[in-house]
Amino acid sequence: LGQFTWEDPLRLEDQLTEDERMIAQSARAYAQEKLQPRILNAFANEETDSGIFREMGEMGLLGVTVPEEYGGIGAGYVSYGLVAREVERVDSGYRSMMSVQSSLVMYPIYAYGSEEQRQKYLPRLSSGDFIGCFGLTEPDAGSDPAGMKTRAVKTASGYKLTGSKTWISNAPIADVFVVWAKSEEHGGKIRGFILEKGMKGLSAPKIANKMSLRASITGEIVMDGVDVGEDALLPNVQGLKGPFGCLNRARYGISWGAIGAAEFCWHAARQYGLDRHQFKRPLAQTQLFQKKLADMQTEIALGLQASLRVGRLMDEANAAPEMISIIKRNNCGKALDVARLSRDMHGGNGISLDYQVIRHLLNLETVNTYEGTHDVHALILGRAQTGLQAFF
Ligand code: TGC
Ligand code: FAD
Repeated sequence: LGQFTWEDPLRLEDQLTEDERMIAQSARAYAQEKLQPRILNAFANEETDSGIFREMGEMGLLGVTVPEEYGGIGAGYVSYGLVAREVERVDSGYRSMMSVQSSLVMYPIYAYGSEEQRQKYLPRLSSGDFIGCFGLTEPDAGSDPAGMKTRAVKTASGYKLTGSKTWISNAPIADVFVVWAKSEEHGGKIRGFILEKGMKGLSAPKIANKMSLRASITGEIVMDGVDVGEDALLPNVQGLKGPFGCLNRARYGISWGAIGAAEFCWHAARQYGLDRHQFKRPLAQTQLFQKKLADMQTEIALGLQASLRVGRLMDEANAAPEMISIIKRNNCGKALDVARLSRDMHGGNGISLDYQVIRHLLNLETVNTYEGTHDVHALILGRAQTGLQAFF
């Protein structure tokens, strides 16, 4: 008979390679030793520590899948997912900082950039000397990015960009901005541009008073006729498949990350139930409490298996975007359910930041919304199985 370990019921560990286990262990050590002690203050005070990018860079956690010649560690997508899980076990905001840098900034520069752009940006993004952000969403174009208004107009020396982006992770502290705009020169097709902090007409004001992801700064990107050279254009992609190619990677990472947050909430609920007594016995010795723990354990174990499966297919270059929609949607939704249950199982203490589950719950509201809302991924999956477009 096989062994049953409550924390790893379907033995995910056994399915990892030695290298993957080592990467996960070092990410976990960093996250627990360096990030966990800072998160309570960072969240309470809505403070983002930009030094975290350099620390993550030193640990090799930025651009995990980018080849070593550009500063990455050339590992696979399962490793990237395991890193996201460990970082988000502490806080979704820290994972957001990491995954925007890796999947939404380094990936497009690597996949769609010129050799000069790769050399110029990737090593410094990988070390965390540069902080990156990704501008797709606009005030009037969220779920429907094809409706974007940002325009790039050809000039004698390059392009002039005008428009605004909103809800952009890392933007107020970013050095490098990967921005998507409709280019008149290319028949109105969406093209990617790399902008740099300090360019005339470029600003990135902070969005204050978020009640979610408070340790991860979010801002707007305002482009008031920003002149860039030809060398700012990402030459090797056009159309929405450019930003979506990046989102595929980030959404996949989020599927692991959300489960990391859920695991924290599950473990916390179990421990709380063992420690707290009501009616002369531990809460964990009641049937309702155990049913909730069983639901958490089941959804988390299934979610991890699904992400692992898609990660293996990504490493074989055999994953379809719809598979990623399944795991992004379901894992985020289930993680939110787990966080809400855990908050409830902590009783009144559950609303205190000191017990941490309310922080995860608040964060997961964003994680369920960004990178395609829960419902938008349902529509992607509905379209894929009926052939019928239900977005409009
Ligand atoms: P649609 O007609 O479906 O497609 C347009 C073109 O794009 C291609 N495509 C994809 N390519 C690669 N991967 C995918 N997943 C792709 N999905 C679509 C498609 O083949 C087509 O190519 P072509 O060559 O024929 O032109 O586009 P649509 O306008 O109908 O889109 C519908 C919809 C809803 C699926 C899409 O717009 C969508 O996914 N909306 C959600 C928007 C979203 O996810 N925004 C995320 C912003 S970034 C962010 O939130 C970062 S937060 C990160 C953090 O802080 O951690
Ligand atoms: P809307 O698209 O207006 O959706 C509102 C509601 O309507 C949702 O429930 C949605 O599911 C529903 N809905 C929309 N269309 C349909 C439909 N056709 N049928 C049925 N229901 C529909 N974006 C970036 O580009 N870069 C970033 O770094 C980034 N970081 C973010 C960080 C944070 C903290 C947050 C909150 C957002 C971030 N975003 C970022 C933006 C994020 O991707 C969008 O918020 C998300 O895609 C949803 O868009 P929206 O907010 O405009 O909502």
